[in-house]
Amino acid sequence: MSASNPTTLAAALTTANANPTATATVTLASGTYFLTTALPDLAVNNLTLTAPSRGSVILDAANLASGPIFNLTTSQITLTNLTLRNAPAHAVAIRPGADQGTIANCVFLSSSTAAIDGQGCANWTITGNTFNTIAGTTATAEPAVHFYAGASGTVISNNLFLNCDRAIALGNGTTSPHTGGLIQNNFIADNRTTGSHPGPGISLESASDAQVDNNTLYLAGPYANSIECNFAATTSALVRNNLANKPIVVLNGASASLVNNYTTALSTWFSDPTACDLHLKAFVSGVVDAGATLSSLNTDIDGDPRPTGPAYDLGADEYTSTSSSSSSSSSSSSSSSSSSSSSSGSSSSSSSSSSSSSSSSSSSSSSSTGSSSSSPGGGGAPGAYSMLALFSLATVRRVVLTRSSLKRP
Ligand SMILES: [Ca+2]
Repeated sequence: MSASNPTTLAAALTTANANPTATATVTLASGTYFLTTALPDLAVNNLTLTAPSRGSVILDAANLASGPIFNLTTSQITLTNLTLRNAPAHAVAIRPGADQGTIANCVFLSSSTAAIDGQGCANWTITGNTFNTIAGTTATAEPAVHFYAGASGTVISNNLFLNCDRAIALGNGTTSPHTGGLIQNNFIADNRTTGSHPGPGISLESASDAQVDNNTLYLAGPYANSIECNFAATTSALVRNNLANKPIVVLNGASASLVNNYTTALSTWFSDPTACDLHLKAFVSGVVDAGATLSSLNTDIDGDPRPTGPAYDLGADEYTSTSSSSSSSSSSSSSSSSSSSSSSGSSSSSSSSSSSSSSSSSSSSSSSTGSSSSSPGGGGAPGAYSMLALFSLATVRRVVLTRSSLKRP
């Protein structure tokens, strides 16, 4: 099936929903779809919505009174190549029992609550997407990608998050858990230093058995931490090989193993944080080839093999030198001096309790019983932000990143 405007898109979804035994693909023709009324639910298994290419189809919900752009109530739904912007609530809402779907190569632009909100759903894959300015105007926005309320097995990989208040959370507060899950190979950059309400880039809240591996986070704002493992129901978390400029912390009785993370990165190391390009510009001692080997993670954010070189790098990218030897050598000399002042490098993993330390970069594991968190990462009803002011079209930053733009020449 095909669609070329909001009316024919709604008709195609109605047709798909009426044929539950069919495997339906709806291909949207290139263009901008200005939505004024809610679309039908995506309510049939094995439905795919796609566009000819990434960036060719924009669904704009600035004039939608409420609700998500897509409300998903069934399993094995796939969304690819779509740009969803100005959602008044979630761009995509995934309801309990809607399992095993995929959202890939989409762009989510400008909303003040979670772009993808998954509750009570299992085994979703969120990969290769860009999330741009998922941010509140008067309060911290819900994480751009948020799975909770009994959700499980979520894989969030190879995405770009630019200027989002919070990028990713599994679980919500103390009473809305997530089980399992894998957060890996993501670039998370927040360049805003004023007028924003940032929280942690990645938050585990009552999330059991989650893995947070090989992400790169550069957060310019005032919030203290890059990654938080929070609340006592966060258990057995593995946080490994991440590269960040802010601490990774274990709070409020959570337990996590922090392995080979580096949390004192400098903005000057990265190619272009303002465009969410967090590739290393040059070799950095203590970062390149400084990671633990993770047998289940064999590629980086570019699809390059992991490891490249003798060992795993920290962060989402495996560094490959493509610049001239002169620039490379000058950069590496400066980077080695900066890394010597940090405490990166050890690789043992241990488990302990009662420390409230925020491990800088060496491996450690801790569980704290510290004071209750007042951070944006701590609790809060996901819907609380949904009625905040909409972004006007004039404020939309139409920065549509493509995968290719991030590849080094
Ligand atoms: Ca390497």
